[in-house]
Amino acid sequence: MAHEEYDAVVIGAGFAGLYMLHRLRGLGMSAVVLERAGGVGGTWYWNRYPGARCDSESYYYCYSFDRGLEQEWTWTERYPRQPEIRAYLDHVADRFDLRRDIRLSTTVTGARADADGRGWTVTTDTGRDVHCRYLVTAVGCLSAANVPDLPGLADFAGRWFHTGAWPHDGVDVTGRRVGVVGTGSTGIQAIPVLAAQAAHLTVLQRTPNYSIPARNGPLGAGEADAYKADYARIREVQAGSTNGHPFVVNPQSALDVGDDERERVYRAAWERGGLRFRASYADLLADEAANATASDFIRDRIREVVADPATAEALLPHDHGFATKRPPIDTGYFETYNRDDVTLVDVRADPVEAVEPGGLRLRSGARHELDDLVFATGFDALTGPLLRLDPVGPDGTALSDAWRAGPRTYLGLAVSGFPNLFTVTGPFSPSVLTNMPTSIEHHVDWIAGCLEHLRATGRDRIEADPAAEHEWGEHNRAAAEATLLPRAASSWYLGANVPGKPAVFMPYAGGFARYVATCDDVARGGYRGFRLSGSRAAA
Ligand code: N01
Repeated sequence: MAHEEYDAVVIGAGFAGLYMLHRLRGLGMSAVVLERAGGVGGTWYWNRYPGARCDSESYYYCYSFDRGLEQEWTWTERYPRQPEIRAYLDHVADRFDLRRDIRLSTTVTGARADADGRGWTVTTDTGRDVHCRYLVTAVGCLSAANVPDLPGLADFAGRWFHTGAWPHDGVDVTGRRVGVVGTGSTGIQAIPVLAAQAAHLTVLQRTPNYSIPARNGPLGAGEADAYKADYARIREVQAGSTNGHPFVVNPQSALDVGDDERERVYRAAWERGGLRFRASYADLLADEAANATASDFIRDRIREVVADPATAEALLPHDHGFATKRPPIDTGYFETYNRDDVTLVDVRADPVEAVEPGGLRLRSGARHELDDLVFATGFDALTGPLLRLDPVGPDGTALSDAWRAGPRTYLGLAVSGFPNLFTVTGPFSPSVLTNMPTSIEHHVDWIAGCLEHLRATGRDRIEADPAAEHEWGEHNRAAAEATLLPRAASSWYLGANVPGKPAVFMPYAGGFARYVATCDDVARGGYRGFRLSGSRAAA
């Protein structure tokens, strides 16, 4: 059967896929988006767990590419809830008339490059396969759920859920004994909400976490208008930043100020709430002693909030410094442990041995009776979504073979041996260390610029050069090692949460603005580090 033919196929209809389609249309290219879900939204389609909301503030966790869109959409809370972000992305899909080129409920089952590397055949579970010149993965960094392989799970008599595949009708836990595994950003958002409804909540904690109060609240009309009026400046600050957030990091060292002054700065950041706490001092992620000042401050706050000293002690993170793992922000997380109907269990000291029909059995023999089990156990991050697609290059090499020892990419945008494939926010790009829409827009714009260049110069094949890719990998390693980030041994940035995953620090830690400058430079240099060729090339 003849395949439908497109200039480009995009996999995924979240923030990245929607904007990629819009840009491809703008280039006059034919394109289709293939999406596994029954709606647009990507991560915000799937993550419907109780308490799900964004940790970036609403006024900048959104697209910046269209001034009209910026002005007409009004966020209602400081941190948007999952349904509000989904509504926003639905609005974007309608406003830019994107839906007619998005195929929902379509799972990609394979992607194979043509023998000459000038195209891709993409197969789907609907049987409607497509062929394209360029393949763009917009599959997100955190879309492959990580469910622990616990013996006995299949025999559990209650219900179990992963937060990243939460039932669309919601889950009523009223009167039920609920266990939550995991205390990352997701668990920390979900635990207070589940505790308020369940008869009893048992939190199974492997690694205690730092968390900063979110200080969420409604966004008044005046505030929303003030942000709208200030977008030109806000976007400029984001573009020049390390993390794509619109805050300027205090350039001082935490060690160059007196104890009282430092305490005052941390107190103010704690009261203001949110991820901006990280911007308190320039060296929090560069110097262990500086980092310890923030870590100590947060541990003191946990001790203050949690009434029972033994529970407080068990909640104190000691194995990593603040923000060396992605720091959560919360609404009443530590306060939740003051409830009589919440129990904290340290599964580092006493791991889960098995799931039994009535609950969990720990190594010590202790049992926890449960009706529902919630896995807030995170994702096979960054590489997982791409390896799940497992594209096959022109010489028959699968990505899973090429990446056996860990990922390698050029700029996080392309992989040698896989021509005409672009990976939005792929491994070794700033991605999860940044405000995601900011990184996504940058990647999509860069890819669009590259496709325009290929067309203008009569090229139809582009492939990362292995030497440039190797150099970029080394630069990534050095950039990560210049920070404290790789020292957090249990970090998903390193793949440590997935048994058997190669320990490679995956996001680019050199900073967003520096990364953008590198990508601009590569493009200006005629796409240095890429091999460009074309059946129609002029020269
Ligand atoms: O996942 P995580 P997440 N037995 O991997 C534990 C983004 N996000 O879904 O640390 C027992 O951080 C694991 O323990 P350990 C954000 O970037 C964004 O919470 O590996 N425990 C950890 O406590 C975030 O960082 C928003 O020792 C097990 C937890 O499960 C990322 O998503 C909101 C276990 C997993 O934490 C991932 O967050 C929420 C096992 N076998 C999330 N396996 C926004 O606001 C894992 N754990 C945008």
